[in-house]
Amino acid sequence: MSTEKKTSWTEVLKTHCPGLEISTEAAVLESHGCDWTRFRKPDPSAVVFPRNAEDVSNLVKVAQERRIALVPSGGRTGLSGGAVADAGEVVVSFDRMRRIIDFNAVDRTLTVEAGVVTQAVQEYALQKGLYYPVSFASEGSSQIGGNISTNAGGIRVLRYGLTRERVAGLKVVDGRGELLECNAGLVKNASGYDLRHLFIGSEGTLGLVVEATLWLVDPPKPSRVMLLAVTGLEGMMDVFRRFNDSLVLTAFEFLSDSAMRYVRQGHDLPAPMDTESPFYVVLEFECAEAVTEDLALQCFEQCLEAGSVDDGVISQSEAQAADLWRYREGVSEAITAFTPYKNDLSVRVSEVPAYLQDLDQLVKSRYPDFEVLWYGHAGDGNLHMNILKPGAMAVEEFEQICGRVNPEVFSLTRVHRGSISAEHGIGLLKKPYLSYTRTEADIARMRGIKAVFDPMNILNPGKLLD
Ligand code: 2HG
Ligand code: ZN
Repeated sequence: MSTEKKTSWTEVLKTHCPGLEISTEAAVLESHGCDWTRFRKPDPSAVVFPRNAEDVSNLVKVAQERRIALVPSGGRTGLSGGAVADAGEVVVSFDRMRRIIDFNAVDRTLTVEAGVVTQAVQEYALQKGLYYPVSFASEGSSQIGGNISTNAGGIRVLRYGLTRERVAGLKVVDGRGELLECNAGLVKNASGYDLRHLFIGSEGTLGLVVEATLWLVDPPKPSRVMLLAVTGLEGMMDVFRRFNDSLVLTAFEFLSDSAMRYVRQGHDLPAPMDTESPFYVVLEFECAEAVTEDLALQCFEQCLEAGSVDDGVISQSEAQAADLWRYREGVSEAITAFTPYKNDLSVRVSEVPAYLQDLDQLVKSRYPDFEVLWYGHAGDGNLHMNILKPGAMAVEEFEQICGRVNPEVFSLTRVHRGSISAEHGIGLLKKPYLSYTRTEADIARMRGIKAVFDPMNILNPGKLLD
């Protein structure tokens, strides 16, 4: 976008949104103009910092009138380019909207502004003797508004579900600048379309979340973590079935041997056990009594006998549990320096071994020179495939090569009736491939919905849909 147009958008906002904090400082444009994806260069016109819902509503009204493109920005931990502003857009940061508004002990709800960091919600819930169970590696910087806009998942979906299940109510400013209040914390509400669920996971293309009421749950029971060396993919799912049938699993995660190598290198971690295996599982189960631990050890013995596992360790304290989690939770960060190309795929849980087997074959033949790591949430069917960039290769060339293989990866995903994005969203990077998971009719209806909420196409334009 031309410098004149950028300047004119900034001037319009300065004139028509008095009191709105606006920054055009190079460092702020750079930091707030992108998320964790490294495949686009940030180039926003300005970054604005509304302080409340009214500021957001005024801003959107002006933007609608003047056709100013807005990109909502939370903790910017996204991995699909959903919060990238690379075309002169104005970034709307929620960094100044971090108030905890209300806690209701009877309803067990917490109402917060969109910019509250996920971990702050978790900590507040614990202080009140309750629990906010959505948890993932970037929870220390991601914001609730962003979690809702991407329907964030993470490691405990198996037990507690996705962010969607936690949202009791939402206040959203749509693309017309109107503040919509969706569901107001009601458990039952059979009064027509539940707009709340349209906004959840819409990646900021229908409205800007300004406030959310979240359902909290009982505090978690004491738990144990096991790290197991599994003999293969069938073995991994055999372990899942046995443990899931006998215990209350709160997480069932996996990583490949190469992911294990990188996480150990990156975080200087010791070998978790003597045995080396093609895959490792990190599982967590509720364990309030000693007899539950015995049950887990019995499951482990059965898996050994069945040839599904070779070795394993079990935590005996919270500190040990946290240490075991690092092998799984630390992978993404450990490989950041290798500019990984990420595919975030999902199939039904029962389909994981067959799908992963087919994918692994495809990837080995199509990426003979690249290192490919696997890890993810095997217990809910979500696989993270990370292709590492060879050191000497330019980022553009690397992205092009991965882009050429994507159609084959996604065709295979379609054959296994899966999705091209499990939890990271479509954003910019996966937009060209949406039709591998959604039908033409689906996409046409999505466009229709977009036109209703955002008739001027000013909210995160070019993300998810063209
Ligand atoms: C995880 O599960 C995150 O660790 C990041 O969703 C996944 O790095 C990735 O591809
Ligand atoms: Zn994940």
